Amino acid sequence: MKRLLPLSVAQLGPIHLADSKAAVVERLIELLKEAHSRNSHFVVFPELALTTFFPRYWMTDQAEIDRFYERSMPNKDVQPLFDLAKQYGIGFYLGYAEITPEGERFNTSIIVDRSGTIVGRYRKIHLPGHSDHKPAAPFQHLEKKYFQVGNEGFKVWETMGTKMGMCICNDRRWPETYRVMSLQSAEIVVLGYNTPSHNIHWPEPTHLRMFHHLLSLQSNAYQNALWIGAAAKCGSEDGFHMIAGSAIVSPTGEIVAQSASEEDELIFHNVDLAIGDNFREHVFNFAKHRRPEHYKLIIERIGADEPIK
Ligand code: ING
Repeated sequence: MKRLLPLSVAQLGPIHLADSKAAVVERLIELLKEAHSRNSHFVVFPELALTTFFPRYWMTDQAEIDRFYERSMPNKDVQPLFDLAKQYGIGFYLGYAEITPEGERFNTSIIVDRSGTIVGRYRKIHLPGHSDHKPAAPFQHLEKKYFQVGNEGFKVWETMGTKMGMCICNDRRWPETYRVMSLQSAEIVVLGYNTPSHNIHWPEPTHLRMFHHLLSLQSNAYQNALWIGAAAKCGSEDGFHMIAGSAIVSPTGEIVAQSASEEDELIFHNVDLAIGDNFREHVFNFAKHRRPEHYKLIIERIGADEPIK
């Protein structure tokens, strides 16, 4: 018996420093309209979807830094997106930089359901990069400077007729991310990402960025019987290039839809959530096959250490 969830992933091309938030929201709305024309029930937008990827810049002026954050969600800038999505009856995932009333700063995403209600919030846990200034590098990756580690864990929400989890960008490279959500019976994980195509740490062949991105999605979709919808913000933002590769991946591990450009682009798939059922029942039947008594090191150790005797 099919359990269908018409899913769109809305890829964003570059957002430049000079682009206004209003202009970006207009782009999100155009993608939402296209998703509506495809009869989508849910749309995945990227990580930090309202601004350029500002962690690439070393900034010290707090007022300059703070303009990249949202102090409330929704707010006047994004309200037109929320209003149209509610009118269409389309839920969505949206990534943005969050300042809390207490002044805490997170790389955050939300899930909004088809009634326009924010049903879930996630604050990025795996923050890549560094917090110090690397003036010799062609660009910075200062998520550890501009964001705190997420303090709400990896949750799963009963929404959209399924159990949906979410994460953000670098989280997708860590198997623990998906396992914690699939142990909560997630059937689909949605995420956004901003992935520089250049490695500032060593001369990594550029093609590996796309390979590792897709490998992370496909392997973890299969190993956790998950659908994954991943939305890129990509292309060259003020000369700094980020990979595209937005994709919808099946619990079989197969890519069923992938973007073909580095611009604003919508991809769509009529997701059949039931495809995960056989994998959860047989191959990855956690209750029948997992042996946590032998996995203790995964919890007890942060970094690698000596082999246990
Ligand atoms: N970006 C990158 C990502 O995880 C990165 C950072 C790239 C880390 C490649 C390691 C290897 O896709 C964000 N925003 O996490």
